[in-house]
Amino acid sequence: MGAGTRGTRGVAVLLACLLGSLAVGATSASASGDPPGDLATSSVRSPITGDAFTFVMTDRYRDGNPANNTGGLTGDYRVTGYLPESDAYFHGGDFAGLTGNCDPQDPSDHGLARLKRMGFTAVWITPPFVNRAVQGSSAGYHGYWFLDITRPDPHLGTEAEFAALMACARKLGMKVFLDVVVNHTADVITPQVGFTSYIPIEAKPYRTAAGKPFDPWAYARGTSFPALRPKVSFAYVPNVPAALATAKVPAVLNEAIRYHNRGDIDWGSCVGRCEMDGDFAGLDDLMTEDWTVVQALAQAYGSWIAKYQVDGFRIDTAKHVDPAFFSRWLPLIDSAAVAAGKPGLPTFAEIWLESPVALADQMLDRQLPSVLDFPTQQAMRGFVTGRRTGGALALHFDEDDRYTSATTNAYGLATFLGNHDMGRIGYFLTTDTRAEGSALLERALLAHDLLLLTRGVPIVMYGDEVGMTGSGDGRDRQARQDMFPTAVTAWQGQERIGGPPIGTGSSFTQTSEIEARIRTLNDLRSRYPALASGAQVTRYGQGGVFAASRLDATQRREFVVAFNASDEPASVSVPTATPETTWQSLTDDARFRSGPGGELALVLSARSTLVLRAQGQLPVPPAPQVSVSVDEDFASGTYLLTAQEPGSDLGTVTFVSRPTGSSQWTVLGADDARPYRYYLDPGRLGAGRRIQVAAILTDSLGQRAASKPVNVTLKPLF
Ligand SMILES: [Ca+2]
Ligand SMILES: [Ca+2]
Ligand SMILES: [Ca+2]
Repeated sequence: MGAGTRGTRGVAVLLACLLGSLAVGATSASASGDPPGDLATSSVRSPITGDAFTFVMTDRYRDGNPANNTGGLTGDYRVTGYLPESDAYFHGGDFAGLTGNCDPQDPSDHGLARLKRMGFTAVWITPPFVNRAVQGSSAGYHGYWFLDITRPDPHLGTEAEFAALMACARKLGMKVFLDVVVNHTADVITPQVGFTSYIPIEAKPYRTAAGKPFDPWAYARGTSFPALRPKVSFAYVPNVPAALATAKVPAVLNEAIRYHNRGDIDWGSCVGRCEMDGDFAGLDDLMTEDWTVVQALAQAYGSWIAKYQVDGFRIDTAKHVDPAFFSRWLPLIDSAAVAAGKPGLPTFAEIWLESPVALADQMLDRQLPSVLDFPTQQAMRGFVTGRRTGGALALHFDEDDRYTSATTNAYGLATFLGNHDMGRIGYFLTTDTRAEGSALLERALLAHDLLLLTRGVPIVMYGDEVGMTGSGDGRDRQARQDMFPTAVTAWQGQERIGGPPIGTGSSFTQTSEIEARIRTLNDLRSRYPALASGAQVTRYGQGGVFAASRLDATQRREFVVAFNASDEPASVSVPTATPETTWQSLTDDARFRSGPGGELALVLSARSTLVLRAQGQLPVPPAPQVSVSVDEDFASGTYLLTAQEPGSDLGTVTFVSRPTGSSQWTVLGADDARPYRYYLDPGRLGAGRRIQVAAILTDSLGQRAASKPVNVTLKPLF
């Protein structure tokens, strides 16, 4: 590093700079060089923060049209893919079943109207595209083996039936998110000779048609790509069976040169590039570096926005795509959305990583607006099963600031308790605990309380509301039960939380306390939006208890949500920002009163939740003051900016930076949850640059103060 570099660990807390209230609309820096207050911004809320999602596997939800169960194919299940007795094949659920009569007043309507009655505002459905019906000893009922992404799979219904589903969703005011796959297609290509184990690039580089070695990543940011030849360019010479030579749509995806052709990911040894270039369990791994592929995938998926007005995408296997892909593909999707009159189309991507440091890094590096929050799933599972303490959950949420950028933060993450790959929360509850009967049910209720009352965009998996668990290892196909009467014997006798095994009955007519609780929680989120999208500040995490404040910033009203996962009652004292007021429970008649310092003594019964609303508003804060310090965060190789601010008010801090010598400040991100922090990645800003950083505090009354700038010379931290 250059001579101007200095360590930042020693940059101590700087003196507070009291500026008082800055006039909104100020456009230039003050004479001292401090940032102008008009740069202050609110903490980001994505277009889906506040929504409550349910995830539906269309094939397993409801059969509205038995005529399409074989997908128009003739033959036995090995051709049609239809075998309702097996958990590996199509079962008959379809768009028509999910649409139902679209009448929320009709309690016998079990389509979208049922999900609406439960309070869900959005549905994520499995990929609806034409899949390879049968592959090996399983069928494409789940949707992740596409052949044609321009049409719906005939097993699920016609274009008209899909349009009817979308029309129903619009009528009910619900959003529909399609699951899209950009990493791979169905497994059509086989190597011409030999094995399919992964061959590293170092052993056999990619070669141009002329035989010259090259790295596709060198072309992954431009629109040109070398000409390739199947026999010359790949680790394996690809072979496309004649019967499927034109099966893929868009047609360009039939060309073998549009794939990596490097063999299967070896899950036992693969770290790094092999995860992106290898075939995911044999599925043809697309050459996503190739601009032709980027465009084809954008055009095909974008057409669903124009044609059907879909509301967003869940993006499958995003970790396995080259790192530059989304910075090229998402702008094309955005353009399609703008053209369709739906600007700002939201997406959330699957990056299966359980460390918040790693997940946040991938999300920001890949320029993804949101990801599925696997670390929170793990933290919530640990807490509600009593295997991890409230302290562990508090430490988990303490990592939330890592997701903050000028356009993203943890409030936009998609949260869930389990899924169709890892298994259901019901399975985890039955395997991780010894709870039975009402104690088990109470843990399931607690899990949904936690999911729906903490930050993020919650997704409830279909069937969890009726206490479905899982057989065998509880994962993958074992977690994809039918809502309609099932022909799978293992599912008929399977344990249900809060009720008897379903037998040959229908899950739609089963009454469930979990379903009733979800309705209550969604109702609370709708009546008190702070519970869905308000700032979340951790207040307590010890033993079996976790508590947080949620803030209604407009009304200056604080809420407290407290969860006791212990099998014993708990008495805890929780700090709040609202002293000497009554706190009313929103679910029963309980009342508590905070003391002069804001401390709130709570009594929680075993395995229960309190949702409290302060009667009084936040007190008027003193004149704002703020300072900023900079430390090196070696866990992530970033600089940690921390704003210090005395008192207990619930405000927002905007972090800003500028190149040293420039007069132009840029917003890095805003944080509305104490402690106020921003993780600055030198790689993203440009290592070796000398910059100034500063913090602007906006208190709960809207008064502003800016800190003195701090000089930092950026260097790579690892
Ligand atoms: Ca059907
Ligand atoms: Ca890939
Ligand atoms: Ca924070």
